[in-house]
Amino acid sequence: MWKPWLSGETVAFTRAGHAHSSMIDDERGRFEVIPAVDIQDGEVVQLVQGERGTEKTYGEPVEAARRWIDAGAESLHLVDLDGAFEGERTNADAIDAVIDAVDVPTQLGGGIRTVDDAVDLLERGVDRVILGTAAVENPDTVAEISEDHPDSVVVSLDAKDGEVVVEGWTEGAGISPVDAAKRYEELGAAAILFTNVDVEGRLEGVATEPVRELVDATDIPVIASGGVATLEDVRALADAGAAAAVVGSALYEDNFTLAEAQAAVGSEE
Ligand code: AMZ
Repeated sequence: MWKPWLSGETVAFTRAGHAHSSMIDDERGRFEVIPAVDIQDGEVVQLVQGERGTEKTYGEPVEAARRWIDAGAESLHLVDLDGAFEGERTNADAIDAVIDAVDVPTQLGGGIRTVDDAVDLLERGVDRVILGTAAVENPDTVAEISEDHPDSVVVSLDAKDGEVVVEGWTEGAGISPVDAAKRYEELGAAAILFTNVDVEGRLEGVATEPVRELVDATDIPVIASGGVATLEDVRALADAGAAAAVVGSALYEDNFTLAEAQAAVGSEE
């Protein structure tokens, strides 16, 4: 079953594990390594620090999705990048094709700005919707969606220089992820996605302290993203208490395989 990190067992371990800053151990809920399929203009891309114009392209989305599933992905992280920048779902066709083609659970973000859009996607088979801008601008959206679809909203608290950023990471929201996290937990968020924009896409390593602080600030799972270059980085995010890591460039650039990453955190099948 998917959602290893959403089970009560996992959450309990996340807290306990953090308390004695544990290394991987068998009692821990499985840490998930989630490949990213970020889509811009119908193609898979990876951006550097989320900036348009920095993209490196990695082909066709359905092919990329299949490649990660064949490599052992238990779920996929899908982002409509144009959607995040433009505020509406721009790559809907490409994303629908991925959702139709894959049989693993998916989480999808980028341009989901209304309750109707979110509910429509959940009813069409997306397992979790990721809300960034809408969650910041109208936090009740999270509660409204969660009421009928519990455990299905991931709130994206991506941060630049410690400040949450929205609208494709082009605008500061004037809050820190740590200050915001508890509120979204109370509104019914299933998890917090935390992308550290300062290191995202640079393949130069992760910053664990902001992850640790966020894990301390909330009882729901934290999915960490940004900067993973090595297996050591994946391990460091697990040790910081994250429940899962989204990995993009490092997988596309073959820095390591998905199986190696899963083995590094003891989450291989
Ligand atoms: O790379 C970017 N500039 C970027 C990006 N990857 N901007 C936003 N996002 C992602 C967030 C989240 O998953 O990590 O888009 C989603 C949020 O979109 P929205 O439309 O809800 O703010």
